[in-house]
Amino acid sequence: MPSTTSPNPLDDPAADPFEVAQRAAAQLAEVTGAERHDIALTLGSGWGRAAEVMGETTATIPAAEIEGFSASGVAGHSGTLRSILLPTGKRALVIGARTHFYEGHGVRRVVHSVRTAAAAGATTMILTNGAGGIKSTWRPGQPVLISDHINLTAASPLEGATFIDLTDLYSARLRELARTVDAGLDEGVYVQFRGPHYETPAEVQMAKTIGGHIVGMSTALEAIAARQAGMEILGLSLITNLAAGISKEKLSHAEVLQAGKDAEQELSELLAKIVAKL
Ligand code: 8IG
Repeated sequence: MPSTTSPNPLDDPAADPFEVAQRAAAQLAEVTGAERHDIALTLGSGWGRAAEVMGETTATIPAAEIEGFSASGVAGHSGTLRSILLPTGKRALVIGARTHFYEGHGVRRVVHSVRTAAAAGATTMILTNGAGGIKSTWRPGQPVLISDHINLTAASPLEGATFIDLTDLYSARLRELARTVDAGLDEGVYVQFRGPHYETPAEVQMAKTIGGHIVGMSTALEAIAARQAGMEILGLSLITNLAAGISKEKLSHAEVLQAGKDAEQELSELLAKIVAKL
């Protein structure tokens, strides 16, 4: 079994990332005892407790034990994969091990969890994150739906002449379903920056001018890979802070984590109720 120190097969340019994902999914089935998973969720800052509330965890696996995954490098990110039996009888795969683009390991590693989830059978991909808010009506601790994205990373998980349609990338059907749980959920366009620095106020103004409402460092690349895999996508951001220059406050990672903790109970219940309707 690969350990954290063994080379990651995704770092070999000659490797086929879909084959690596197939092998990872087979490993996952073996160690979880669950032949397939129906729904996958990536839980970002503030969303972690959802795994506790949503159903019965039948297996928790350090992500680094599965091929192609690497140990998490960010404080507040847990680095595990969990198999959860939902009250509906469906199986959820909870990915608590996000690789960010800013870590510099390449896009293949960033989207490996999504491809593994698809290879494990998941047809719904729920992507959550903690992010900065641009809409002046939003407050830290507020969850919002992602309606679309603008990818400012200048990268793509697609390789070669792979022309994939991204219309309705963030499923209107799933956004409607989320609103049957909480009718007050607002939505916005997610702008993925490379990070890991937060934006300058001028960059936030640019994001706003080009149609953005949420700024973050994840999700867009993952959503593209999920669409390529044929999954239906629901995106949710926890607004942990107002984006730089939108409020007078400076941004700190500690405050971002605190806002996440404060909102966590409410968010987990929201997510559990959405998942129960899938
Ligand atoms: I949490 O203000 C969180 N993640 N790019 N900007 C960007 N990412 C973020 C922010 C933010 N807050």
